[in-house]
Amino acid sequence: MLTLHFAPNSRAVRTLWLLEELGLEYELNRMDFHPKDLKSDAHRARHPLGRIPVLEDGDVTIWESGAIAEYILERHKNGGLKPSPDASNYPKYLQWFHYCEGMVMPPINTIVVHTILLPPERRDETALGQAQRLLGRAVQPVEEDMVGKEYLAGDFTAADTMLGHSIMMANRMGIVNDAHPNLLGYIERLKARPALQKAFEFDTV
Ligand SMILES: N[C@@H](CCC(=O)N[C@@H](CS)C(=O)NCC(=O)O)C(=O)O
Repeated sequence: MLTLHFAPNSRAVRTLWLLEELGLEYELNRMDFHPKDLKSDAHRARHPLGRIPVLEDGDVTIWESGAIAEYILERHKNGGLKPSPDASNYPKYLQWFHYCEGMVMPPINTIVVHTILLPPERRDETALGQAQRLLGRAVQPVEEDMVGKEYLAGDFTAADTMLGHSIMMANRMGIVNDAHPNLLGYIERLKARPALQKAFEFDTV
């Protein structure tokens, strides 16, 4: 049985969403997004930094949302929701899948730190402004690439559970806005998916 270690308002919803899209059975260890749970000895034994998501599968424990997605696709769905390597949309799938944690999440992390996590007196307006500009530049190629497409790789794939989630976060932060009509349409399509609605029952983006 797969067990997802999860807390609301986090990247862990990506894994939940993917599990729902694939129709896999899983157990959810729903923790609070709070050090009492995430930095507990029990959770640090699963993830040395006390972060989420973490997936357990028998004697396997794996963390990093992208690695977890690949693990699920390879071990439990035989490549479902992932184009085969010789498919024309495979390079695009790979690119957008990894663009999420590589390019879009770093400025999002900085924005969260300087708007929510740090106490007001330690927030840095310069760092915040830089991250907002960086995020604005990072979402632009996604906006341009969405022309005439429903999803990042054409068909819905696991890349959408990764980068699609980040695009929704950037929208909540006001960085994806009316200047990004293709991304706004994309977000509406994602939100209409029953699997995402199910995942959101446990979460808010
Ligand atoms: N690159 C990692 C990031 C993991 C991560 O930082 N998760 C956040 C939640 S979105 C977390 O656990 N934060 C708790 C903390 O920093 O204490 C991934 O994609 O899984």
